Amino acid sequence: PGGAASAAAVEAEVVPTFSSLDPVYGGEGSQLDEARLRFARLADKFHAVYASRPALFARSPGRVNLIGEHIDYEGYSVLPMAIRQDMIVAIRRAEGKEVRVANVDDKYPICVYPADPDKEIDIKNHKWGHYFMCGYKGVYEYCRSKGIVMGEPVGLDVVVDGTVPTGSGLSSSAAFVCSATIAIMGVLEKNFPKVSLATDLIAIPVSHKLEYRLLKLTKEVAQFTCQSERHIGTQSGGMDQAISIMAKPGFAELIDFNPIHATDVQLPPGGTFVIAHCLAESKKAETAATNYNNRVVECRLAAIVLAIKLGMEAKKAVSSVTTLSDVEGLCVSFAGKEGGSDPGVAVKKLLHEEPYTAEEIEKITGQSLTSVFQSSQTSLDVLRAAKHFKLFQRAFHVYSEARRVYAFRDTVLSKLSAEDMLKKLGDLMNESHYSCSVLYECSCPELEELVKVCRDNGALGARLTGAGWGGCAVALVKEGIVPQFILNLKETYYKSRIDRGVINQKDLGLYVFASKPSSGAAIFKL
Ligand code: NG1
Ligand code: MG
Repeated sequence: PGGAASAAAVEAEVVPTFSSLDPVYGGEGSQLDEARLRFARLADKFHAVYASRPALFARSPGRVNLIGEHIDYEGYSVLPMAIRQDMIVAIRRAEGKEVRVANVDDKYPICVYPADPDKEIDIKNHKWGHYFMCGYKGVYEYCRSKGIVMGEPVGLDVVVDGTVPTGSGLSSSAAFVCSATIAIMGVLEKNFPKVSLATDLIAIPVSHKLEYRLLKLTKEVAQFTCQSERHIGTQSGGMDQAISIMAKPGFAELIDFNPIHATDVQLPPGGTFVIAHCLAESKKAETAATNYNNRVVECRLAAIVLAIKLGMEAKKAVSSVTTLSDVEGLCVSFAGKEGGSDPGVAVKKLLHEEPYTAEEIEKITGQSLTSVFQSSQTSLDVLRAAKHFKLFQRAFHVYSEARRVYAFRDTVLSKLSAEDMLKKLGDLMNESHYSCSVLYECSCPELEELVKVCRDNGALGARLTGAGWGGCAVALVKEGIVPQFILNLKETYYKSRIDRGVINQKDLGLYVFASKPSSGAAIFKL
């Protein structure tokens, strides 16, 4: 009853105005219209499902990683930028003891969970709503660790609207976990003591004129959302959550870890990043044991073996070495004796290219691999699935990719002409792709074809982005040729796939687009 009329009334009451959306979605008029339409549709759906209005909205963007792949979990800096595609969450406290998560897209059926932050997420039985519960558990864990009195866990009514394509390497997962997190923090607001509320946690007004409030860019939220997402079973690094929370419009960010820190990187004029989906989906959460977590385990083993070969006692190596960055110092002093400072020298001298068997590594460590990883069920799953371990290749990728990130940043800061600068950045992207593809083996035939098509059509550089094994490539293209470049991609890469029914012509814009660095997480209070 009421139908369209009451829905319109809800909309008028709750949907953020253009002026409040502008700092986040602003720039071009049509983008603002589109954003407002999304909020209106979300408010409508919220009303349809819960017969009430949300208390607030939160949004957090996806990202494209420009360079620095598969090194965040090894402690190395990366260089992503936020994209305009995001996840918007509409939320209110519920009366019951359930967390209900609905989606504007009926393809995603409503997920209902008990309002219990201590309940483990059922990762063997993957559901889209699980990412929301990562955020839910994470907020409670964080708050408890800060000594904030949480009281009885609250039930929540939630509807979400996402525009980051899933399984695309653009981090739809982090956009979801981060938007869920700040939405939950927003509705729990009164549970936070004044001090933390005012100083680090919650939305601050950006300008007195604006009625929306932006989340204060806190390193802490960036830090703990990374832990939160691990509840889904991937041993992720912190890149995606950090950029989704901390991004600033107009800048890529150099993200450092331990502690988390973001440095603005102004990209050179004259170049545009074009993102293109290879149309193979990267199902990272579902196949974690055979790819993503497998690489995390291989890197740890490479680090332990290197440490031992460099003179560390085996027991100490196993107990104290977790990432390749932990042993970089040892590798560099080893290289120093050879006349250089490249940790790759140690990798070349001390590890062999032939894949290692479990037995061989156990001889070096003096203990079984299951005991090395006994505290991590996801790692034990990896050990069970793995045939062998490519320690040389993974370590060499990580150390060389870490250096390319700084080379990229240094190039941007250099005095090179715009032309030379773009060319150098493109070269670094190409080198990164080669290393991902050949040494880290996280590409796939579709990505290889797409990267080649990009280069053949004038990209200065092109590489897979995100975890890989499907998903997107990012290409650096001279601004002047972007429209033609995208047209050529449509002709050479997408047309045959449309003909074969892989995607619809009308959805093409979702799969290939140019992107400017967009803004980070925000709360829209009503
Ligand atoms: P994607 O696949 O975009 O979610 C993943 C990791 C990152 C990083 C990249 C590879 C998660 C949440 N994210 O990104 O931390 O390791 O792969 O560079 O697992
Ligand atoms: Mg992800």
